[in-house]
Amino acid sequence: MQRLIGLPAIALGLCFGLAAVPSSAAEPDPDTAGWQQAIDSFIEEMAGKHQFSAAALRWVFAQVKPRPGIIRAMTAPATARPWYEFRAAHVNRSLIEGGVSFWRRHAAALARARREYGVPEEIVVATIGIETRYGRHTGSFRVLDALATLAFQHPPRAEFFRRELEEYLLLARESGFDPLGVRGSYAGAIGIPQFLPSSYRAYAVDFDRDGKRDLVASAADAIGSVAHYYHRFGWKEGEAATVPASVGGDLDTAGAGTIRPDTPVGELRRRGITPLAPLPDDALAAFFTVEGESGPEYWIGLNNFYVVTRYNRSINYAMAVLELADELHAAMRRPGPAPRPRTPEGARRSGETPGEGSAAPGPAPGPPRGSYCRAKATRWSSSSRMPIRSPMAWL
Ligand SMILES: [Ca+2]
Repeated sequence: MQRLIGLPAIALGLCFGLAAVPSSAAEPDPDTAGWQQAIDSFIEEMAGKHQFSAAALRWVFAQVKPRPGIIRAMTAPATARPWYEFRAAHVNRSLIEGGVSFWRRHAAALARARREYGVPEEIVVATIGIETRYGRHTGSFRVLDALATLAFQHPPRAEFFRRELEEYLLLARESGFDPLGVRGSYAGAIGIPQFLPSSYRAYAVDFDRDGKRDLVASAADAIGSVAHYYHRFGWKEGEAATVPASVGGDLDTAGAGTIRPDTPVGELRRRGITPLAPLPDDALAAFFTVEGESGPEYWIGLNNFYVVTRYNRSINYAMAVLELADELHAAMRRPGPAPRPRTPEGARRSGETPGEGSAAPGPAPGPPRGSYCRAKATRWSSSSRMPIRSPMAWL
């Protein structure tokens, strides 16, 4: 499995919560001298390493502005809210209705993505819903401004975003688009699924087969790319993602927030953590808590939970994707009018079709889906093209 290099706190999108981010007003003066020096050094490196024209890059970067509002947004991410607040913002009637509509509009692409990558429709739809409200809010920051600001004015994440800036220039060159013409989130995430440039280059697929990997305008490409991403990070079809847990009275759960499933369930049981659904002792799991309205909720995260955190490392984020997916799955199978969210307790946590080996087995109203998981890494090509918005001769 190909992993993103040096992937830290953000895997992909951070568009949600964007509305709260000021984009221009009352920004303090940036460190102008340091900014220019960093850009000059970066340009020199890009010219030597990738044979970019230094003169062309100087022209491009002369138009780039540091945006302190972006740094403020990075230091107070929307995912830092308590779970019950985050859940209310992302698992609600509006998102469910929008998801049902998106699912119906793109049913064929979603079904094909499930067949080819083994990732169920509801997981793909929920991810796109939480990232951009089904493509409606893809971000208003110029991607080049965002990436340059974080690369050159935000030391805690400078190394990561300097690499993303490099990836972005390569993506623009490969795809033939104007690097000054693309807008995205304050973290430089692009398009309907909010892929960072490195993810775009590594995981985007041309799912509508028009010769371009276009995550900005093609819902089909976005759908295929999200499914491909989860597939490449190890989504296991038919497996549960999370299971609720109970804990012994004297167990200290303070700070429990691991996401990597590297502890056998048997070991968790010995510590006093009991999964509230059948799980074999040798299954690998993580234990974490989230902040519910009436106190902590205890959860066991399995492989597919970890896979969702490869999109965004926040526990809240992954929980919201899985719960919204459950709601969408239920709503699509319910006749009648507008869907409503079920209670948290009633939500099915697996992110999969009932009866497919879920850790909480029960009656299986849905049809069996079979095994669709196949590697399709050759479906995309780095030579494919995004639409050329503003052809430039700077390459
Ligand atoms: Ca395409």
